[in-house]
Amino acid sequence: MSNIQSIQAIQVFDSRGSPTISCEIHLNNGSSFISMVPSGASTGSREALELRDGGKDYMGKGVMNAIDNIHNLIAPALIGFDVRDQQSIDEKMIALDGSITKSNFGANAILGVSLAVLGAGAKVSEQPLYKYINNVFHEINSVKLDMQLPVPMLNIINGGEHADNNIDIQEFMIMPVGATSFSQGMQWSVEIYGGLKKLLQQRNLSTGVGDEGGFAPNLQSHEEAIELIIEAIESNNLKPGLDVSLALDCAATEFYENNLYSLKGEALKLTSPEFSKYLESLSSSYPIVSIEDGMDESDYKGWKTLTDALGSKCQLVGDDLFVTNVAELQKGIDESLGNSILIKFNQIGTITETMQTIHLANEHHFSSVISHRSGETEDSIIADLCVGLGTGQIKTGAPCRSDRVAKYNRLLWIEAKNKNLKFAGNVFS
Ligand code: 2PG
Ligand code: MG
Repeated sequence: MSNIQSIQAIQVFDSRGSPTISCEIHLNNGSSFISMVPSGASTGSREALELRDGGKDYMGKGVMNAIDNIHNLIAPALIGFDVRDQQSIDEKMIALDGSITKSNFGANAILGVSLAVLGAGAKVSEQPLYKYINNVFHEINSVKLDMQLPVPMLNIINGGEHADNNIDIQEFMIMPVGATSFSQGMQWSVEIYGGLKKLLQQRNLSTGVGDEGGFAPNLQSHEEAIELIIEAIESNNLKPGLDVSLALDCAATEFYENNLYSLKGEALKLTSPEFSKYLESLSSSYPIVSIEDGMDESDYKGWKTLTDALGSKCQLVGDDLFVTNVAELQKGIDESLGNSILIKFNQIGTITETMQTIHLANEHHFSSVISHRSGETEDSIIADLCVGLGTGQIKTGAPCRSDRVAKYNRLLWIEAKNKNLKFAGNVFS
């Protein structure tokens, strides 16, 4: 009694006030599950297609066509499927859509269903979501993963496409790698965030926040952003690099113009080798353990230069580069580009493909960082995904704004209910 009886989708709103899809799966045993679909701003060009209505309403961002696709094209094909058969359901949707980028139904339509199927499957199986996710991965990839609580990556200064300030690098994150538990890591992070707010106030800098809940002041340089964070760490009697490390998401695709990395805030235009040197210098001056999208999504030569220079000492995460896509990741593995992948399920559109990509990363010793999107909802499923797949790292914004904090709060509950679950801690040691 766990077959799909009907699927209902409606238009709701994400954390930026843009329309997005929420989808409810009803089973013939009377149970149901509701999903919500996130949305990016600094998107990679090889991401699966997010179907928007265009036109005047909702600034062209309505999702009613994608919702019609769920009701008219996807639902009729899935009625009667056992909801626990995640892979068959995802593959059926992929086949019916028939395009490489899921452009016929829209990846947002397909993902809404795929996520609701996952949640409904967990309900039927009477398992917490993260445990069920662990089992689904086993079924899909024939590998049993060790579950663990992740070390969080909290984006406490926002720039780039996520804020209206003059900072080009999109995300300045703290990682409480020296904490002994997830909750201790969160306590430190919340205190550092509070300390940073005080420092900004003292300097008459804005304490308004960007899309991911981090502060978004105008600053002189990237170094100033990093030094403010280091001061905030130290003001809490914590040691930068030992207790709390730093991570960046450059989102470099966004400022790559005419083959140059154009840092407007610092009036610099750098070639790939020069930008690689710039990042090398930042990482040798400060305790930076992870750099995401340090190069543009198609600057493979730049990625190679950066990986050769920094790959042995720093996690180099491909986001726009890999777009959670098995084929793109395989290319990166073959060419030795980066050593880590950012995982966002809406870049690819189904849970099955997301899990296949993580499996490929695991096999080639690439780390996987589970990530939110800048346009989020109150849905916290990525917290369960991260624990269930034991990836060890989650990036889901500042400890501020409920769209971000919902994920951390879910992880606190998982920790509280599972005293024996390991905390990933220093994943770089
Ligand atoms: C990123 C993400 C999330 P967006 O670049 O890693 O932080 O941003 O969702 O806008 O792509
Ligand atoms: Mg990114």
